[in-house]
Amino acid sequence: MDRIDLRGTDTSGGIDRDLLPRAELDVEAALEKVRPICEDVHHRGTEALLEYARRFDGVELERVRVPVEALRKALAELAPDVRAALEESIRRARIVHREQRRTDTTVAVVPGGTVTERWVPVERVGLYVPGGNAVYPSSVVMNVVPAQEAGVGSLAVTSPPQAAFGGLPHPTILAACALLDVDEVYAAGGAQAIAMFAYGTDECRPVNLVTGPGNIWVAAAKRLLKGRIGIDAEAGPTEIAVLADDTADPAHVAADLISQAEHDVLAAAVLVTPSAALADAVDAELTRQVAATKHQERITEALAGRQSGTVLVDDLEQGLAVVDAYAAEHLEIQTADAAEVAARVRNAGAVFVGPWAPVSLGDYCAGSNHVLPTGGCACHSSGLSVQSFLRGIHVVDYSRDALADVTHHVVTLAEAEDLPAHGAALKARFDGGLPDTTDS
Ligand code: HSO
Ligand code: ZN
Repeated sequence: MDRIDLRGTDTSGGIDRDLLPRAELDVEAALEKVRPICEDVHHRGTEALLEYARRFDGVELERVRVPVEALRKALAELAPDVRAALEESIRRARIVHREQRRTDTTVAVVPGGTVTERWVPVERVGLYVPGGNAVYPSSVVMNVVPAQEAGVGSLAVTSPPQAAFGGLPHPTILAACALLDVDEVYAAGGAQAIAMFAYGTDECRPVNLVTGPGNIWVAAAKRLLKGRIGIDAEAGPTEIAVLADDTADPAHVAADLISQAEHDVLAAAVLVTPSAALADAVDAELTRQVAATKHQERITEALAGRQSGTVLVDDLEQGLAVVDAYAAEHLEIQTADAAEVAARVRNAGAVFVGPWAPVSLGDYCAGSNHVLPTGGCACHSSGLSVQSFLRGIHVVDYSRDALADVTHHVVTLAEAEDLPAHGAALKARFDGGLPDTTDS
């Protein structure tokens, strides 16, 4: 991997993000390509989806909705060990996400004046499960479980049609849907799938919110249609950063970097360490392990890409500043006192503490969610959770006296904003004149 040597550099004023490795993803450029596709789906609905399935996925479909019998069949034919693993993944995810449910809170602001925050699930959501290099039944779990725990009433899943499976999404994806009692599934991928969710078709009612990772076309369609629909994030290629000192096992660090590089040639693997000896040892391990792994071509490309690299730092202090500036989707802390170092991290989608919590655990079976902010968005956004599927509605309830008490302040602020009708709306309620409202 490339090396960036920050040792001896004064970074006390902050780390320049441009110094750090990162993929450049031109979603803007992709917008121009997806716009006509989305418009076409808007106007021609299912006809357009069938045409894109033919053109982009090489399949001839009669309908986009996956028949319920195909879901049942996929579950019946699912290998028992895969079923058991998926069930355990679902069970652990439920344990964590159930605890994220919110309870309504009512605050008495003044006597007779309350504001309640009422948490209401989004009515209908569309969950995108990517195709691409791999099959992602685990992403079905990570999308569906928080939506269900949030109480979302209507939930649809879409995933690209696969020529190898008669135009249906991969059977393990269908089986995962069936395991989770999701019976509304579509064989659509890319921008056209997001447009289907946003505009609706004769087969699919429009949704309010779309979540889930996807490729650049999916990200561009989300950007284009945001507003008409809510979105979770514009997911980019996956990222792992490892902050490690010389107590880390280079074989484990390398294995974890490789694990995420396996997703995509654009995936990012970044090692941040004050130990040049560890960096050398990890490089040697990478060479050894990559040669022995199945997807070595794309892994090699991902590790050699400008989005990946090793950053040498003076000490863990500077290392923390680097990982905070980078704001990785996944951050592993493999140092002495890892829990203490992890507690100081400010920016990351998810943090994995110590030698026994590799990112792959979080990808499948930690109970945490694996749909996480990429591209540095972890400095302002969170991964998918129950909260992603809820809206907090403020319910304002004031008595006559409580309103009367504050009317002069509202009128004053309305006048200050040159919006006198705002003030008049309150005064109209006290036609007989304002009660005495001298307060502090
Ligand atoms: N690491 C990916 C999720 C995933 N890994 C699914 C394996 N399957 C993004 O968090
Ligand atoms: Zn992964």
